[in-house]
Amino acid sequence: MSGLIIWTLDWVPEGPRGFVRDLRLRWACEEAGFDYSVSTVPFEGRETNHLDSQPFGQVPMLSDGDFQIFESGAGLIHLARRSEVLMPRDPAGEAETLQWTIAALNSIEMVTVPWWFLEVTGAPENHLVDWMKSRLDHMERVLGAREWLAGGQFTVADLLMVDVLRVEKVRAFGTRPATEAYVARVTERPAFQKAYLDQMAHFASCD
Ligand SMILES: N[C@@H](CCC(=O)N[C@@H](CS)C(=O)NCC(=O)O)C(=O)O
Repeated sequence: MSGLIIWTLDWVPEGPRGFVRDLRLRWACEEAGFDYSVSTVPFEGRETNHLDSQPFGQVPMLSDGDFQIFESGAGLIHLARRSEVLMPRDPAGEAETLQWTIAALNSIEMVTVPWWFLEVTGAPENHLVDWMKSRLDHMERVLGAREWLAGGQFTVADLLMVDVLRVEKVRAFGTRPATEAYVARVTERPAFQKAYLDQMAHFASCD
């Protein structure tokens, strides 16, 4: 696969480093052994300077030859369709992978992000606590019974789920040993480590 470009910001403050979502695409490319390069859009003026590529003024985007897509989940599915390292080829394994990929985004991240936002902005009361607890408890039950979410192998669904669950505040919310072990096991993967260090080095080089 050639011509893959992962787009991110040219700089971010220290807080989000290691968590900017281009890491998801870097990680998937590393897992699959795809060649890719990284390009940037300016942090200053990001709200409007690349709306033609990302209609919400965010990153990442993924260029593949002559087209480009936004949304990290869409980028991951795009990459997964090209490598069985990221998604099994059999219809059941593929369906399961897509199901858990959407679940990571639409059942877990859709709760963790607003919960986290209320936490870090110091809202006097976080009304999302019960919702968050329930979702994390269900994930704990699932992860207590299986090694991988889909297809009996590591897939982009695990990549995405772990990228959502590895946020420190989320992990500090209650004691869930199966979830802890899962996050530790997946973030130990060399492809994650490389993607993480590359992102940290990228932003450090822009200081
Ligand atoms: N749903 C989007 C979310 C993208 C997103 O939140 N991007 C963050 C970086 S991780 C961003 O660009 N933040 C800058 C901003 O919103 O101004 C995706 O998964 O691609």
